[in-house]
Amino acid sequence: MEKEREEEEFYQRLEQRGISRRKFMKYCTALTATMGLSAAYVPKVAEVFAAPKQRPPVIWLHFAECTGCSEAVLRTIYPYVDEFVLEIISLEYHETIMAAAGQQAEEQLHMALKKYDGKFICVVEGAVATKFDGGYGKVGGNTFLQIAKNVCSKAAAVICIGTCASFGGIQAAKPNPGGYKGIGDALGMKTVNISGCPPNPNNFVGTVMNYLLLGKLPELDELGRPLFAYGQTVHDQCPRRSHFENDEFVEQFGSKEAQMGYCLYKMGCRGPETYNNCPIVKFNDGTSWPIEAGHPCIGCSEPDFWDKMTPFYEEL
Ligand code: FSX
Ligand code: SF4
Ligand code: F3S
Repeated sequence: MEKEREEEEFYQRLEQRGISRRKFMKYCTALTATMGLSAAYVPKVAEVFAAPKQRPPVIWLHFAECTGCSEAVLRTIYPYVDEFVLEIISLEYHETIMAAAGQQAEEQLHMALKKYDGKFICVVEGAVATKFDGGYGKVGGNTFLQIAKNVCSKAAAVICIGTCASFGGIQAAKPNPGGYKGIGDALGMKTVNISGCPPNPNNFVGTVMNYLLLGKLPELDELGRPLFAYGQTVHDQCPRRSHFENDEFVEQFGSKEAQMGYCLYKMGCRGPETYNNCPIVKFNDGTSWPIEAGHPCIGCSEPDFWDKMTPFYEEL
């Protein structure tokens, strides 16, 4: 009874925000498909949103980055940020959206660490400097490296959001005087890497949903990326591929007339070397993605893409 009431209240809150039950179910269906689960899981995914059994505490750290990753997640159309962030997980610390600042924020972090030692999920955004004792990046007098070591070692799991936290990103591009690295590399630990600059918010939501629904983190590739999202190249799923007329592609992307034009390989597209699900999941509530908008893929979910994939507009 309690659960039914909770669900009813959840749907009422959605209605108040102009999201019908039908729209919400559509989102759950898309998320379930993104996670590689069968349609039978759709009601269960909806239930986790509507009446979560547990709300894992999350400490969200920011190091060297542009905050585009937070922006990408906060711009997730469904569920609204307050529905997702404040109801599905318990966000204990997030510098960009928390009200506290300065000393007060520091205290909040220490309190959360003490209270949830070994039990929280640490989400990391941004790379850390490793040279000169980590002197190239500090918050509140401590280096990124010290903070990362302290917080990540106490977490139940570490999820790196974005290419910077996953692999170093632009901070680690040559000549990299500060010795910037991704978290796994800098700390010598295993992390779940939701790469992309920015990453697709659904790949992050799908990873957290996997944890809440199945009680474990998703299966990963050798670079720590969830296979459900990074198991295939952009090129393998791209509607601009010359063989897009094959039945499977027509079914997935519509008729030939609905296709988007020519392959961008000669303009430097890195789709064949890049693992990500952008063509299927797209961005901004499924509106578009780089190649659909006419821009070649620059390989933003791959390690060292600023060094290895440049110059961007030349064929490799
Ligand atoms: Fe990096 Fe994220 Fe690119 Fe920016 O925080 S992956 S620079 S989108 O913001 O870390
Ligand atoms: Fe592959 Fe890029 Fe051409 Fe798409 S546009 S088919 S990803 S090379
Ligand atoms: Fe990035 Fe290429 Fe997708 S640039 S957003 S991986 S299409």
